[in-house]
Amino acid sequence: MKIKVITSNEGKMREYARSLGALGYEVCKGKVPYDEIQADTLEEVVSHGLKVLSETEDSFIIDDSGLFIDRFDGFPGVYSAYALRTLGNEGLLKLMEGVDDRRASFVCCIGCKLPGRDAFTVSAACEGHILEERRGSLGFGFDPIFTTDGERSFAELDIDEKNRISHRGLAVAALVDRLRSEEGR
Ligand code: ITT
Repeated sequence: MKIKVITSNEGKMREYARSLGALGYEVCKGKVPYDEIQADTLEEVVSHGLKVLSETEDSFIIDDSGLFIDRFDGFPGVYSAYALRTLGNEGLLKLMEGVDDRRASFVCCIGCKLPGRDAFTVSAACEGHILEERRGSLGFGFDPIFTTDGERSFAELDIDEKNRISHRGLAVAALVDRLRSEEGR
């Protein structure tokens, strides 16, 4: 089956190509510009995207993700893209200076629309914490400052290692479970 991933983010695209590709899906990139709404949850953003894009596309997935820092009640969360653009990783590390509670989670919500089927969303989270300094040069976005094991940042993991434990990797597993269970019906 062919899956079109509509995203402007090359890092996400590489991860989808790898995880879905390994499961036998043919992955291609779609770049249909659409206005993402600002909402309180990733699910709301994705549901709106599904609605808007379904008007012109009949088969695609979209992904809205965010980094939720416990000490800041989930900020940047749904504002993650803006926070990365304005503060960057260095700015976030500065905000975290002297903060002992460094717990954070990455969350990924995938919206999926396939021909002749109702659109749906699946979400997954990955718990970890914010490092004291940037580490690694792989990955993208907040990867250099996020760790799950307290040792290596996501930017020190190769794509397969990251996909095995990450919010996106887990959300893809949930997506594929759902697709397969629907196919078996
Ligand atoms: P889309 O076109 O798919 O919306 P985007 O880059 O705007 O791409 P999001 O709004 O979903 O994506 O992501 C919010 C921010 O969180 C953005 O700056 C990403 O780079 C970052 N981010 C998302 N997933 C990440 C991951 O797995 N590792 C590191 N940073 C991530």
